[in-house]
Amino acid sequence: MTTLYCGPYALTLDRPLIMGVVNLTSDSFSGDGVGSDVRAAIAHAEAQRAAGADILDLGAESSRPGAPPARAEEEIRRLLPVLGAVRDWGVPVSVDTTKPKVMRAAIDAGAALINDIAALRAPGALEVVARGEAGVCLMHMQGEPRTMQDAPQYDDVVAEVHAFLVGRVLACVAAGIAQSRLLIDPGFGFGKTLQHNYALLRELDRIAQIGVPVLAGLSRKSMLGAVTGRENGLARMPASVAAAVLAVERGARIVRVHDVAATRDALAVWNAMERGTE
Ligand code: HH2
Repeated sequence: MTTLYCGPYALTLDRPLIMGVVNLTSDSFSGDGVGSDVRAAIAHAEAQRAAGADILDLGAESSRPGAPPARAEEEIRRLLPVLGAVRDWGVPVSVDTTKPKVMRAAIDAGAALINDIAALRAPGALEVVARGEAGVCLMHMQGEPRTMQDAPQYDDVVAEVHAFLVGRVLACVAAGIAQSRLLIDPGFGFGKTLQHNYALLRELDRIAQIGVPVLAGLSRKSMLGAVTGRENGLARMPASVAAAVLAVERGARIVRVHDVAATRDALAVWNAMERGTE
């Protein structure tokens, strides 16, 4: 049995868990950002929870290709009121950020998990997370959001993502972050072509063999639009649900999704097949 330790929580990962996205941005690629409307953000978080999210992921900086970086103060200003409202709902709250200053403010305000698309590579990030008890998701990204889709290049995408993630796990452990606090994520859509993304999905089990639980974020992404012809984020929901099930089938333990209720139903079928109905 695998357990993820994050803040006061010990999450059992013997069934796949759902991380529900709550975007506090106005320029999210998926089209569900609520901007700086705190009440709308809390209502969205409540809906994600009611639909069955096991973790809530709050993000105040868009990482869509070409997005400009947000200032740390602006991210903190957007995050704290929502974090304060949801932190005691009995569900771990994750904060999606790359900035050590935001990480520290989020952990102090009760975030159980830091979800970092830059895998704690910013100077000082390892130290901030090592000091507390929060869990951390280490994601692979080639380049940075502003330019990452310009010309992604790999000799062997799966081997390179694998090596990067192993390196970041070792860096965390060396900095004093226990391996039981870590998640790894191949970073679908982050500095990858369509072929790279599908190679990673096909061979996700190789990433899972690293021995650290895998989180997969495929929800509404352009790799799904490209093969279905669906341009609009919401219209990619059926493809997103299929992708979540395929990722779980290939070893993902947590899926990061916008459409929690539909994903939950699909994973209930997967669970029944895998584990029986008793
Ligand atoms: N994808 C996005 C953001 N954060 N974190 C992890 N660990 N894995 C992902 O695949 C991932 C992520 C992009 O999705 P979204 O938050 O909907 O869009 P935006 O960054 O434009 O707000």
